Amino acid sequence: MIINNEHIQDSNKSKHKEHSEGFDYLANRLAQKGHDVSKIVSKLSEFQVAIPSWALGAGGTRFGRFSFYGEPSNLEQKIEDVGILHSLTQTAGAVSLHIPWDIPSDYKAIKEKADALHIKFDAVNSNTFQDQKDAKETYKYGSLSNTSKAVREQAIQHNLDVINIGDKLGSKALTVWLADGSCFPGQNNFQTAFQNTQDSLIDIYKGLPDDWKMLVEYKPYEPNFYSTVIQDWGASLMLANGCGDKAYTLVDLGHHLPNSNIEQIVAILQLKGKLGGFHFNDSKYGDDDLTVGSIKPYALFLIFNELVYGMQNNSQNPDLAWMIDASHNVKDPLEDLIQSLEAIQEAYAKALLIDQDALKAAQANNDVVKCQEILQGAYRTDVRPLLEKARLSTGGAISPIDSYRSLNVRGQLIKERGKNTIATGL
Ligand SMILES: [Mn+2]
Repeated sequence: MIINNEHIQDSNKSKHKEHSEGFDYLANRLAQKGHDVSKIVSKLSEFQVAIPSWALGAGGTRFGRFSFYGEPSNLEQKIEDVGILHSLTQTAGAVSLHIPWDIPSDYKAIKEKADALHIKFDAVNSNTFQDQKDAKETYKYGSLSNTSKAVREQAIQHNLDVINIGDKLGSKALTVWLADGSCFPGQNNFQTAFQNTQDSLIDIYKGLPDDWKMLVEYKPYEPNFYSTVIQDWGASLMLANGCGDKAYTLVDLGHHLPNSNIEQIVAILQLKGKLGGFHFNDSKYGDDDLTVGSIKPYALFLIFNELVYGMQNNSQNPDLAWMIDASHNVKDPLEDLIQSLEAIQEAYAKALLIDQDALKAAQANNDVVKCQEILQGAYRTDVRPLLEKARLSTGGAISPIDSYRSLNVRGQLIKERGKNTIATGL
């Protein structure tokens, strides 16, 4: 299913008046405070977030998976789904593929399909957390860190294959997330596992094209529950530094222990020019993979404050690969992704409202109360009319969720694909 501009404009009709009134009121107030409203709107339009191919179907838990009707069953349909999200929100202009789930059978056709929907191929993700059919070696006890050289070599070759596939599609980054670790004390030698991982990553890094990045993701626990080899940003940064200039740390919001100060991690990595990628989600307890901004929207805003500061001040840090990394157990995946995209834009817009000069002055004067007032003043602003304006200016929906429902997108997808399709994923 492809949503054309006419459909979206039709669905916008009943909302123009309310949007205009809300926008004019907010734009006036912001202009009075010295904000350049059109600049903020164009920054929002430029901000694009990749959709992971594995988030388009229903996610499961250890206990089961409840399928969602009309799921995409092949890469072509996954790209169509991202196209739907992008048409409505105008902020999902990229897809992040997972290999081997998404190996194209016809590269040219897939590229043409993505081009037609204005979708770029963002970072490609390798998978060494599952055994593939016909694989010679097993990853049961780890991949890049494994004590067996043959297993490590298989995992290295897989990552090189992923780079090759991504290169044919125009990707410019490889994301490595390892499930490697141990479930019980004594199972692993920490030093050997870490060194093996470093050596393996260096071998992969050698196969990285010059204009590519390697993004090293970390996670404190799960699926291993005693230790993970790359458990935190420090381990990731050491490994990235051990590889070279094209290797960076990737921060996934859910991959921290409760109450970690993620905004501080983000700030310091940018200072060092080593923040390469970012995965959005939200959580209450662990890596819950919930809708972005659904649990801790203020924390998300504080993180965006640092990201905006970094984008404005840290030219030593590259442009980031932004991606949603979430799972949908009870919601329509596309609706959930629309809500996440909205939450990301909202946090970004609020962070853009922070008066950085005033904040700096208040910090210099140790005026702690003023510092808080500046941050919370921005946070408390209802910026949704700015998001609506940004979407409208490029042909998107004033309310993507309302349009998605009034256009009966899920119903159409079920009609086209049936009720029994199952998307690849976890
Ligand atoms: Mn992730």
